[in-house]
Amino acid sequence: MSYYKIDSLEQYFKHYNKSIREPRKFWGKIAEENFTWYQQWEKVVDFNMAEADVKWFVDAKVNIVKNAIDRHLARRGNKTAIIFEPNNPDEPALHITYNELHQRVCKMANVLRAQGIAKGDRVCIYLPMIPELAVAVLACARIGAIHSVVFAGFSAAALATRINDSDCKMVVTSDGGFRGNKTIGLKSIVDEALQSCPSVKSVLVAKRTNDEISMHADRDIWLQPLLDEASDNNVAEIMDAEDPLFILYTSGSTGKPKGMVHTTAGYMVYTAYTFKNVFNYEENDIFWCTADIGWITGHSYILYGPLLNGATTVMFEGVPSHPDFSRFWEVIEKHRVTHFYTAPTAIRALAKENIDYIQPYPLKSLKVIGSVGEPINEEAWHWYNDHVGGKRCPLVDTWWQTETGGIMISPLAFITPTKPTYASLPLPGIQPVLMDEKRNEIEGNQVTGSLCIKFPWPAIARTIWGNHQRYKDTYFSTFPGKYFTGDGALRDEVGYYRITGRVDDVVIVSGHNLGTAPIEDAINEHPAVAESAIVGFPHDIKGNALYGYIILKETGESRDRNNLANEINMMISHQIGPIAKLDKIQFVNGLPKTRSGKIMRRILRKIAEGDFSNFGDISTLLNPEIVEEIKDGRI
Ligand code: 6R9
Repeated sequence: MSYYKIDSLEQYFKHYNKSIREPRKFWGKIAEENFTWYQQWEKVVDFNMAEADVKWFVDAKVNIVKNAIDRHLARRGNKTAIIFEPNNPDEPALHITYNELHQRVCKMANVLRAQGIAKGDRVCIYLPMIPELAVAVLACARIGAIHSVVFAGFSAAALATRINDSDCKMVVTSDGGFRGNKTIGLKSIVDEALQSCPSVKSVLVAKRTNDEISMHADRDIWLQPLLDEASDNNVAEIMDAEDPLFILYTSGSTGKPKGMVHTTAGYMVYTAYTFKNVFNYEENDIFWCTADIGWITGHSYILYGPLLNGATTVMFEGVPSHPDFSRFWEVIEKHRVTHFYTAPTAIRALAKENIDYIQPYPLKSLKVIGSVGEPINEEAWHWYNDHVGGKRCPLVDTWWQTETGGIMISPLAFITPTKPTYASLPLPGIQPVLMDEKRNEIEGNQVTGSLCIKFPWPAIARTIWGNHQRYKDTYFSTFPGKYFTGDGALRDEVGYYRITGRVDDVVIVSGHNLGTAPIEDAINEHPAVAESAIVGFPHDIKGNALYGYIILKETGESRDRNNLANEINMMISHQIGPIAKLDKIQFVNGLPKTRSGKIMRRILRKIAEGDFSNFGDISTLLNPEIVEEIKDGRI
C-alpha cells in the first residue's frame, strides 16, 4: 500500500492514524517510493524537542533538483514546467519545458561554480519574478549553495541586513523589475546595500528592464554572456539529508528578521507530499500560486512542491491591479489555470472593486482554489468561493508558516468537506494541540488555546541561521517540548481547526480575552467597510480598550462617520457582545502592511497608545507612507 496519495476521507483518517502511530514507517515509505536517493537513511527521524534538535532521513544522500527536474526528463521532458506570465499582458508568455529548465539550471549551476561558489556558500538572490529567479534558486540547490531569496521589493537597508546576517558571498540581481506601471531599479538598490556588505565578492546581473545601470568593475558581471558560454552539462552535488537548502527571512513583523534554515530531504518530501494532497494535483493541471518567490509560499508552492511532482507551475511577474483589476481572471482564462492559490488580502482588495471586473470571466478551467497567509474572514471566503470558485471548486484554507516549510492544517481538495474560515484538519504527520495559559494541553472539542505541534514533521525549520538559542527560545520554550506556532486556534465540535490569529493579537478587555480577528470579521460584514484592524490600548477601567482602524469601500465614503461608527459598534455588539465594542474608531485610507499582506500591528498599537516615539524598523512595509497619515489622523 502506498501512502503518497490520499483518495478518500476514510483513507485520510487511515493514513493520519498510521502517521501518528508509526511516523517512521509512514514517512519512510513515502520517501522511499517517490524520490530518488544516492543513499538511504539510517534512521527516518531523530529528535529532541526540548533542545530544538530535529533530523529527518539521517545520513541519507540526495539532491532535490535531481528530484525536481532530472527525474522527470524521460517521461515529461517536453512538458511545460514553468509558464512565465509577464507584467505587461502584451508581452508573450514563456513556456519553459522540463528539458529547457534542466538546461538553464545546469548552465546557471556551472556559472555559479565558475564564479567560485561551492557547496555551503550563501548566495543572496534579489530578483523580480522572472525565470532567472527560478533558475538561480534551482541552480544553487543543484550545487549545494544555500539560497537566500530576498523579496525584490525590500529596501537597501533590509537587503543589507539579510546579506550580512548570513554572510552571502554573491548577489544575483537584475538591472530592474516591472511591477504594475512601476519600474524598480533593483541594481541601484543592491549598489546601495553593498556599501555595507563586506562578504559579497561578486554580483551577477540579469537584464530585464534594459535601464542604464552602473556596473562596478571587479564585482559586477552581466549574467547572460556567462550563460551563453556555459556548458549545459552539470553534475549535481551529492547532499546530505540535513545539509541546509535555504535560508529565508521571516516577514519581520516583530523584531529583527529571523533567518529560518530549511534542510534538504525533509523539506523535499514534505513539500512534494503536501502539494500533491492538499491541491489534489493531477498530471495535466496548471497550478498558479500568486505569491512572490521571496516568500515561503513561493518557495514551496511555486517551485519545489510543483516541480517535485512534475507539475506545470505559473510564475506571474505582475500585480492583480495592472492594467486593471481583471488581471488575475484574465491570466486564469489565458493559461487555463486549474488551481489558483492566493492570499485573503488579495481577495479582499479584489472583492472591493466593481463586480464587472470579474463577471465576464467564466473561470471554468478552475478546479481548486486556495488561501494562505492570514485568517480568511467570512465575507472574503464567500466572495472567493462564489465568484472565483463558482461554488463548485473546493476552497482550501491552508494554514502554515515560514517555519513549518509546508502546509500543516488544511482541507484536502475534493476530500475534506470545507467550512468557511476553517483550515479544518491536520495533514498526516501533524499533531496539533491547544494549550491553556497554565501550559496544559486542552483536551476535547469546542475549545480555544495556543496552537502547538507536539511531534516533528519533515519540513520543520531546523534553526535560525547563526542563532540556535533564539530558535529554541522563540519556538520551544513557551511550551516546553512542543513547537509553539504563535497562533491561537479554536477546535470545533468535530475537531476542525480555525486559526484565530496571532496570540499576540489577543486583547484583554475587562478581563475578557478578545481575539481581534473575530471582531474584524464582524466589522467587515458591514456593507460600507472594506477592511479593518483592531488593536488594544490602555484604559483606566477596563485595562485595555479597543481601537479600530477602518477602511471604507467607495460606497461608504459619502456616509456620515458618526452614523457609521454607531452601526459598526451595533454589529459587533450583535455578533460578539457589547464587551467587544470599539472605544475609538479611526477611518483610514490604508493599513501598514508587510509585503506578504500582514498588518504590522505593533505600529497601530503604538499609534493607538499615542506613543509616536519609535516605530522601529518599517523597511519591510509595502506602504510606509501610510504610517504618518494614520498618525496625523489619530483620535
Ligand atoms: C505561509 C505563511 C505565518 C503566519 C501564521 C498565521 C498566518 C498563514 C494562514 C494563517 C490563518 C491561514 N497564516 N496562513 N492564519 N489561516 N490559512 O503565510 O507563512 O509568512 O511565515 O506567516 O501567517 O498567523 O503564523 P508566514
